[in-house]
Amino acid sequence: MLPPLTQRDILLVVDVQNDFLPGGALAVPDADAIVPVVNQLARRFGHVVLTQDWHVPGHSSFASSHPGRSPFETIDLPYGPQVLWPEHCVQGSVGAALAPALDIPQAELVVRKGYRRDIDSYSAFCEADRVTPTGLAGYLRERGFSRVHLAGLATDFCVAWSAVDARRYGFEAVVIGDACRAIDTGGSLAAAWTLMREAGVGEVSVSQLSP
Ligand code: VGL
Ligand code: ZN
Repeated sequence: MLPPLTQRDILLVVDVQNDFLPGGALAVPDADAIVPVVNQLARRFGHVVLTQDWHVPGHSSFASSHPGRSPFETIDLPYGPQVLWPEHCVQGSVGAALAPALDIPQAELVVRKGYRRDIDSYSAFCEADRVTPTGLAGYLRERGFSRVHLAGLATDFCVAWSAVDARRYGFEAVVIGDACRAIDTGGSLAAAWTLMREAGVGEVSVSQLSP
């Protein structure tokens, strides 16, 4: 059991968007199973923030922006290695919309990320160049939150990078494992957990969260 949830705790719901759900452009296996879990979880937190992957057409993370490249290959971009993806979460598209079954009207903020053509942003805190902040750390700090619980998609990309960055910006970070699902390409899930453990990210299951 974790210490009880307080007014210093926030739930960060990562990228529960149509394109990551079954039938979407970058469907995460079994992703629809977490939606009711996340809805229930959100009722237990005093504060909830959502993220939304939000790319321009022709984004540099799309394989289609790199002639001859295919989705799930890794290439080197100026800021480092980048996995290439099918086109997904294009601004204003149905695929980029939050899942209709996501029922968290009480969410206080939606953080959009990945909106610069040449820089991806898995993390809700900092873009993939590792220097451009999204503003989320300042927002959470100014509001007095100190512990971030994470749920959503995908465990090995946007959830993991957000959790590691939460630690980097001085927050406690706890991934609610069974409220997330992974893409798991090229060993990415195991690698993400190694990085998260090294960064001091905790893991709990929904049932371990105190009421
Ligand atoms: C994500 C790959 C590309 C995620 C976003 O939400 O984990 N993964 N864009
Ligand atoms: Zn993306």
